[in-house]
Amino acid sequence: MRDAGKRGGSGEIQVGVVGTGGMGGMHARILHHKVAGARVAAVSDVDAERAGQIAEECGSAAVFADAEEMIRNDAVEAVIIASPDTTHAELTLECLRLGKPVLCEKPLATSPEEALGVVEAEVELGRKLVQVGFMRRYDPQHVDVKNTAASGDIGEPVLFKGWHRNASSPPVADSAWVVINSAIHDLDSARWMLDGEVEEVFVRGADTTGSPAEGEFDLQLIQLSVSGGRLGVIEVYVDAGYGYEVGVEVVGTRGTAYTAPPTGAVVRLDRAYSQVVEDDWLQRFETAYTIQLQGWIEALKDGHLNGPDAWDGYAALVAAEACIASIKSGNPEPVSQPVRPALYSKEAPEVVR
Ligand code: ISE
Repeated sequence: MRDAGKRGGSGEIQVGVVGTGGMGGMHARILHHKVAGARVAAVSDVDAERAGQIAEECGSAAVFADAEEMIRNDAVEAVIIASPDTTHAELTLECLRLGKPVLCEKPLATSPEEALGVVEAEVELGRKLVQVGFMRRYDPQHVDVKNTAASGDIGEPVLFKGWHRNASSPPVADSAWVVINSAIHDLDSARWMLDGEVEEVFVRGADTTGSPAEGEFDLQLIQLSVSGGRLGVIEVYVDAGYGYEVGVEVVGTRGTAYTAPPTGAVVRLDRAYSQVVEDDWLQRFETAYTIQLQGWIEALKDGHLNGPDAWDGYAALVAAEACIASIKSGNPEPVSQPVRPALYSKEAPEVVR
C-alpha cells in the first residue's frame, strides 16, 4: 500500500474510491480529470492490477486491497463506494461509524432491512453523511423534465412513464436482480418526478432469452400507484440487444414533458436518418456522473448535502421488494408506507459537518 498522503492540507477533499471496475474507475477518472476541489487519495480493489492502473491514472493514488482498511485510513476524508451491490450497506455503515461522508452507488443495500440499518445509524448519528448514486437526478434532460413538472406548466403531474433498456444482462440476472440493480433507478425516478411515495406495485414479466436464468423475467412491466392518486408505468428490459436507452415522461393534466434520448446528432446519410444509441450507462450518463460528483464535492465543502439520501435509497428498496413479491404472487402488492424520520424531512437542514 502506498501512503495516502497528508489529510486535507491542500484544501482539496481527499477521496477514497472503493471498487475500480467500470463504475468505480469512471468515478475516479472523473474526480481526477474533471472535478475541482477534490483529489483521488486512495483506491481499493481485490484486483490489484486494475486498482494499480486506475491509481496511476489518477495522480498516483494509494492502493489498498481491503476496502475497510482504506476507509479507516486517516488520509481518506470522504468515500465513494462502487464495489458489488452486496457490499454497499456494510461499507456505508463503516463510513458512518467513522463520521466520513459517503457517496454510495445504488442500490444502497440489497434489501430494505439492510438499508433501514443504514438509515437508523445515520439517525443515531444525527447528521446526514450518506448520498446515494441515483445519477438520473443529475442528467440535464431528466432535470428539465422534473423542473417542468414542478413548475405547474403542464398542469398537475398525474402519470410517470419510464423506459429502461440494457443491451445485455450478466449471468446473475434473475428477476430480483433486474428489480434491485436496474429498475431501482426507475422507482427512484418515479418518486422524484412525482414528488411522492409508491403505494402499490403490480409487475408482469417475460423471459425473452430463456437463458442464462430460465423462467426469470428479463423484461418487466411495473405498474405503480403513487401517493395523491397518481400512476406510474415502467418498462425495464435488460436484454434489449440494440444498445442502452433510458427515458422518462411525466404526463400532466395540461401537457407532458419527456426526455428525448439518444443524445447524439441525427445523421442523414445514404437515404437514411440515423442516430447512435449508447452502449451503456457509463456513456449515456457521463455528464450526469460528472455533475453529480462536482455537486457532491461542493456540498461537502459547504457542509450541506442536497442529493438523494439514505432515505431515498431505503424507500426505493421498499418499493423494489414489493415488485419482487408481485412477480412471485402474480398480484398487485402494497408498499408499506414508511414514516420518514425528521432527519430526512424536506425542511431539515442537510448538515454533514
Ligand atoms: C446498472 O448497474 C446501472 O446502474 C445503470 O444505471 C442501469 O441503467 C443498469 O440497468 C444497471 O444494470
